This record gives sequence, C-alpha cells and structure tokens, in this order.
Amino acid sequence: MSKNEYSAKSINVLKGLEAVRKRPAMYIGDVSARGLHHLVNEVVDNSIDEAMVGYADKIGIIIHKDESVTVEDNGRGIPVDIHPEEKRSALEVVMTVLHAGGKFDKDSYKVSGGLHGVGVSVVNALSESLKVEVKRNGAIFFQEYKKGVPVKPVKEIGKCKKNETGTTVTFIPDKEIFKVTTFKFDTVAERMRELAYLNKNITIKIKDERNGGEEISYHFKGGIVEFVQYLDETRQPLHKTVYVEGERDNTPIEVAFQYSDSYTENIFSYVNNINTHEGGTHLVGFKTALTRTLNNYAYKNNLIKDNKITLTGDDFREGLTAVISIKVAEPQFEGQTKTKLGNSETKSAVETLVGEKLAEFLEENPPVGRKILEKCLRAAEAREAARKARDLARRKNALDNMNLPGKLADCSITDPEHCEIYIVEGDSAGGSAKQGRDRRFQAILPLKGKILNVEKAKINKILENEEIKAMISAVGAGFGAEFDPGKARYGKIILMTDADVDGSHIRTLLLTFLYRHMKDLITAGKVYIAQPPLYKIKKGKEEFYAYDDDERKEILKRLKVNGKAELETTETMEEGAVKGVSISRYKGLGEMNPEQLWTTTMNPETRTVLQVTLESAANADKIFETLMGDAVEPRREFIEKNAKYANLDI
Ligand code: 0RA
Repeated sequence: MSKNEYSAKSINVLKGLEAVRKRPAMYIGDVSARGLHHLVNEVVDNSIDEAMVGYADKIGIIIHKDESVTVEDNGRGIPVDIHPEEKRSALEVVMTVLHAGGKFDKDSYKVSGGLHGVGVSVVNALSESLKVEVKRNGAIFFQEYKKGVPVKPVKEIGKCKKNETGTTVTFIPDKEIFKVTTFKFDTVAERMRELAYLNKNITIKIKDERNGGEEISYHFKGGIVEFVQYLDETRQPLHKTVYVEGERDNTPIEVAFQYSDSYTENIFSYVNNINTHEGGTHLVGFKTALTRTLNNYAYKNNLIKDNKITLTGDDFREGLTAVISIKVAEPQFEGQTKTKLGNSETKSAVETLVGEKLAEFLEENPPVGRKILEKCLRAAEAREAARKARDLARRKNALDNMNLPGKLADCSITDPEHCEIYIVEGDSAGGSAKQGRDRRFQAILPLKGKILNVEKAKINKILENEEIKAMISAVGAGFGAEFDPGKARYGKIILMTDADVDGSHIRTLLLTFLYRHMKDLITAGKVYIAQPPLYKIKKGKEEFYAYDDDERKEILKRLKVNGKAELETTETMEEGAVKGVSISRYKGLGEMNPEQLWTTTMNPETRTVLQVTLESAANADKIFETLMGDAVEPRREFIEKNAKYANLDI
C-alpha cells in the first residue's frame, strides 16, 4: 500500500468519527441518560461476544468518581498485530473504524443493525478520552484516544503471563455530546443482571467508586432457568422449571419456562442477548411448538374429558413465564423498534427443537404434564365464561343508540331537554301518533302488544325481547346497573296506552320495566303517562273531549243535554245524535285520527300528562313485586283492596 492510500484511509476514519459526533443519536439512539448508558452496554457487549464464543468468563465494570467507566474482560484481547492492509495495529482499527470489530472474527454472533453492535469505535468517538489496555502474547499493550482520535500509536507498556489475556477499556463520555453525564448504578446493574442470566457461564461484577463503593456480582449457574424463577418470584409456580437446550441449523437455542398460579403471559425472547420486544420468528416457533405438543399430549393421555372444549394457543400460555434465548449469526431485525426477528429459518429451528424436547419431558414427567394441562383447561373454561360475558356486553352494545330501532320515528331536535318520546301501544295508534306529532321534538316508538313481564323473566330473556330492546336503544342510556340517565336522549318518556283494561295492563308492564331497569328516569321525574280522552262530544261544528266521566257530565250540562241522550251513546262507538249533540267513546287510541290525537293528547299546549313519581321506593318495589311477581295470592289481595282505584295510575 502506498503512502497516499494510507493517508486516504486515515481521512476516511476521521470522516467516520466526525459523522458519529455530528449525529450521535443515529448510532446510540439519543444523547440523554439512555444514550449515556448505552455506551457502557456497547463496550460490555464486546466482552459478552468474547464470552459467547467461550473465551471470556469474567467481566468487571467500575464506575469511577469522575464518571469515567472501566469495562474489563478476560477474553483473548483485541488483536494488536499490524494489520496488513491498514498498516497499523489491529487494535487501532477496531477502536477507530466503524463496524470494524466484527470483521476480525466471523465465528462470533455479532449483531448487525439494531441498537447494539455499532461497535466500540462509536463509544470512542463520543468519548472525551478513551484508554484501552490489551493483555495478549505475554505483553500489555496500550493506546489512548481523544474524541476517537489516537493520541499515539499502540505501545507495549509491560509484560504479563503468556496465558493472561484480556481487554480493559476506560472511557469518559464527552460532555460536549451528552446532556447527562452521571451514570446510574441501578441502570447499569439491571442490564448486567440480565446478561448474567442469559450467559450462565459468566460472572459480571459492578463496582461504584463514587459513593461508599457499592459492589455487586452476578453469576447464575442456572442461567435462564434462574431467570424464569426470578421473574416468577412473586408467583406460585405449579411445577419445576422446564429447560430445553440444543442447536438446530447452527442456531443455539435455549428455552426455560414454567406455569404459575397467575393468569398473565410473560414471555421474554432474546436474540444474541438482545430483548426482542416485538418477538419474531423464534417466538412464533416457540408458541407453535408449545400449543401443538401440549395438545398432542393432552389427547394422547385423555386429559381433555370435556370434548366440547377446544384449547387455544392463549389457553396454553395463561400463567406461563418463559425465556427464549437464541444465537443467530446474521440476525435480521425488523419492526418499529428493530426488535423483531425476521429470519424465517429460525421458526422451524425453534419449533422442532422445543417440540421434540418438550414431548420427551412430558413423557418423563407425567405429574408435571397433568398439572400443566389442568391449568390450561381451567384457562379454556375461564375464556369460555369470559366470551359469554363479552357477548352479553356486545348485546348491550346492540342496545345503544347507534342501532336505533327501525320502528322509531325520531325527532329532529337532538337536545334531550327539548325532546320527548311517546311509547305507544299498538301499530295503528303509533301510525296516528307519527302523523299527528310535531316531528321537531316528538319521537314515536310504537310497541306491539304486551311487552314481557320483566318481573318474571331472567335478564337474558329480557334482553331477547324485541320491544324491550327497542326501548333501551331508543332511550340510549343503557339499562340496569349501567343505566346512565345523563345519556337519555329524551327529557320526557311518555307512555301512551289505550284507556281500557289491556291498555292499563300494558302501562303497568312498561312501568315495571322502567322501575326495574331505568329507575333513575322515574326518580328524575322524566316518566309520564299520556291522558287520551275517553269521550268526544260534538255539537254542530264544535268538538269537546272528556277525559273522564265527571268531565263528560260537565260538558253535557254545559251543552244542556239530558241524561237520556248520554246513556244511549256511551256504550258504543256509533255516534248518537240527540238534539244535535253526539257523544262518542274512544275505545282505543287507534280510533282517533292524527289530528285528533295531536289536539287531545300530544299538543303540549292543550294536553294533560301525568307525571309518574316514586313516593317511596320500598313501597313501589313491593307493589311491582305484588302486581307482577309470581305469587298469586298477594296480587289478588292487592287488587281487591285497590279495586276502586283501578283506573288510577301509580
Ligand atoms: C476482534 C478479534 C478477536 C477478539 C476481539 C476483537 C475482542 C474484542 C473485544 C472488545 C472487548 N473485549 C474484547 N475481546 C476481544 C479475536 C482475536 C483472536 O482470534 O485471538
């Protein structure tokens, strides 16, 4: 290589470091506390890489008083010989060239892309000062950098034992770059604990020299088995932790899991020690294997007695805590946060290994298999119960005002304060009411025949009743415990039934429903009973309406009609004309034309409506139960006692 080529390379290095310093967030995410701690993780990752290929088993971290950090390992040490192409120490290349680290060692599991694996050169570029010491070939080598630029060439500074190897990096984050430059012991410790769980052969020590010299050491012989137990510390495990280990398609795979008494699913998946928050192919492989193997086991051993129950994947994961840790040579990270493994071959690698090993485990540990299946079956049962509850809730949704009943003729004004709804007995009266109303503020809901007696029906039957469903959705405020009077679409609910025995029964049924399921409407004084006239009295072109017998007599007296004429006309619909006066009795609302219905019963200027009030809730409760409940005797007593008030409303 010529001298020119050499200086060209140096210029490229400077350009690289400059790029990192110009846009640090591109490389480490951000320059806040998160990015700061990322520097430690980045350096440690290099040591972990060395541990993963079996050359290092000790990592030490020291947070110094001046907020510099030392990361030390007992790996092979970064090579220091002169790089043939670069014509300088390989150590200098690793420390100054972006992504140079991986090029030296193809066998290790490096992380390409994603948050990690940007290389120690990035840490170097973002450090005010970085010093590296390498023990290798019986000597100690040293180099220092300022903002990534070597201060001097690599220098041998001493001797050590030939078998003594390792790398020590000490760096001070650049205060020009970072907004935060104080390290948090707990933040560092948390990641180190995770790494120690994921790499059972290593010991990680952290020392904080700043205050009191806090020190902690992590070493977990059980690896991810201990990790799972740690995660389930507050839960009651149902069995000993299951551990699966092996290699498929050059992919080392480790899985540990257990079921506890909880109902949550806690699966943590890792690729090359990186938590794949978004999951990916390895997670899919695991889930598939779990579902299939447990299902097969259950059928083979006749553990599913109720053949109506089918277990879903979710049932097999309720109360499951699992850690999946795999190593992939060339991981493809996808997803929003680049934490989803995309390598397609990984799915079947994990699936086949876990499937085989789990089946074996279950054969060898029948009591554990039984316990797991019991738990999954309970989950399936609970899911079925939950589904029913959801269906009910969904049915309730069908009752909201998004699905207004087809036969509702709504009003055009939407302000409930100025709106009223007439609940009308029968389609023909409903038709007249629809034509006669003021459609701006009056809505009409015709009901067919007798509505269900809610006092005698179970809630599911009540909700199946078309007339009741129509009322609930028209009012639009829910029902029962969830009734919210504030959502009522109308300020007045007016019950309009015929002035006969059937009409009175229907009115009672409606009031029973409103009392039991929309009580707040009654207590708020929003429920009314329409007062259609009983008689129409006509003299010439003049028309009079009588709402009860007393009124009729009074009108007739005014019109100077004698008693005989009355008697002849009151019993039939046919108009009796006596001395030019005709009296007709309305048997049903349907006999009134729209215009008549408007003037007599619906026009707020001229109508009379009875407000339904609750003098005593307890008493009302008793009355409804007596009138509408199962017991016959108390009802008869009530009717006998109240017969003289038969026409009175509650
Ligand atoms: C490149 C090649 C080899 C090791 C390393 C880098 C290495 C890097 C770091 C960073 C922190 N600790 C490290 N330990 C090792 C392999 C060299 C060989 O083949 O001996």
